[in-house]
Amino acid sequence: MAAGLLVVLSGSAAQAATLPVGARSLESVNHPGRYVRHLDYVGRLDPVSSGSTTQTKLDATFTVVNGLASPACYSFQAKNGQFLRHRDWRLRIDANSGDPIFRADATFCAVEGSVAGSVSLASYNNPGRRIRHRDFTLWLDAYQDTAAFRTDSSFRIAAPWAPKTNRGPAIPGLFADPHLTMFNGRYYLYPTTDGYASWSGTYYKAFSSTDLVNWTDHGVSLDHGPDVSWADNSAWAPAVAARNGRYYLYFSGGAASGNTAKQLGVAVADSPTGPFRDALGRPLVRGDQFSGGQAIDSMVFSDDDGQSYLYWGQGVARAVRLNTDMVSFDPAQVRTITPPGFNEALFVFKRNSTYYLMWSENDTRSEDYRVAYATGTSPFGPWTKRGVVLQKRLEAGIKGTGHHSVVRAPGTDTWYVAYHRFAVPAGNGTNRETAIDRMEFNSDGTIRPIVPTL
Ligand code: FUB
Repeated sequence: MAAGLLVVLSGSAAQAATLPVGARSLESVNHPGRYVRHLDYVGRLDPVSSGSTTQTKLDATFTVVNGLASPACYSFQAKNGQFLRHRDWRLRIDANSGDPIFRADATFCAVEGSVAGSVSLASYNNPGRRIRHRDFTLWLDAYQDTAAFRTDSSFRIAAPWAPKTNRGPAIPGLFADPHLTMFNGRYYLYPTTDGYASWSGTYYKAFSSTDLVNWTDHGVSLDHGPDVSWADNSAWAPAVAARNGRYYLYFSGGAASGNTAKQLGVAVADSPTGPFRDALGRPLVRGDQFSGGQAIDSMVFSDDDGQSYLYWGQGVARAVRLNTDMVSFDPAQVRTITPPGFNEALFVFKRNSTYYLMWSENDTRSEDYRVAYATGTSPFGPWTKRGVVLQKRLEAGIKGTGHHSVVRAPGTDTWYVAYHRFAVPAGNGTNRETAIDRMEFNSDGTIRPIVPTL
């Protein structure tokens, strides 16, 4: 992880600045009362006040999120789901195509602005240029070391003009496949970093919370680039388990060349937030090791007797006892446990002596991506399918609800489910966001239909 960003500009050094994520408005430093907004998809600096129309306020509100091209920088998502980006040196908003050029064009690195508390936004892929207003339109101009340029390119991060209309995702930005768990009385969330064409992301972040509402971003916990020799891309579906004071992150990875089949790895750390290091220097499950299905979407369930089990697979579901080192197993003992309707994203937990096997059905690009489950009497089953328990809610604009995880609030029978959905609005199967809702049981132990909420 980059500890900080130092943008060196012709003749002047700019200090990296940290932005609060979440909904914000950006006010001009030298034209107070004027804010960054989009009009007909083009960036402008326009007056906004309490008397402005709702549309103007919406157009002047952005959600500050994890940079689409780099976690050290930021992207700005408009209320319609599109992102602020530069094109032909103009600022405008566009839908995220997920390709590297778009992601870079839509990523800005914050440096200190001209007055205390203000920021200036340097382009990620043209670091010598900054967002600047000129004739009240927004441009990406080459930095000039003048007082006029510095103030034209400085903005105060203000309260959002558009009121919040729903809870929004659990964490701002594009994150999928959330693994929600608890260590030492604190909730931890490990998602896939989303927003990449073909899900080609390369790093994982860790988040933590005491209340499932306010989350701390602990930054990058594992990055395939520098940290994993055998995987370059497809940083998917992290799952973390603890044993003897150490934390094990199970993950999927693909190689840019050579063996292109996805493989599973395991990394280890002394803290739940990392940094994690590749425990083996090779895959835990090779892409060609078992015939049928893809080696992705691992998760670990630890039973009351301390025995841990590894589950994984797409197309074919597999399970095996993990050795006590948490980084090896006996390949001869691997069982196939594919339930009817299974596609991917296995999750296992236990409640009142009943084992619950859960999984996702259909393709993550489909609005019908959904969660189903079975119950059983052991970590290997036998399993009885109970049906679909979480699915789209079109009347609320919620689609593609799947790849979930489950956690119990300590000392209670209160359960929560974290899952991803198409980002609301304007998301799709590669622009997904993480949500958390309650999961409740009937008296016979079956799971009540989960109502996904905004
Ligand atoms: O996020 C990449 C892939 O999409 C995951 O591995 C699957 O479970 C699906 O959510």
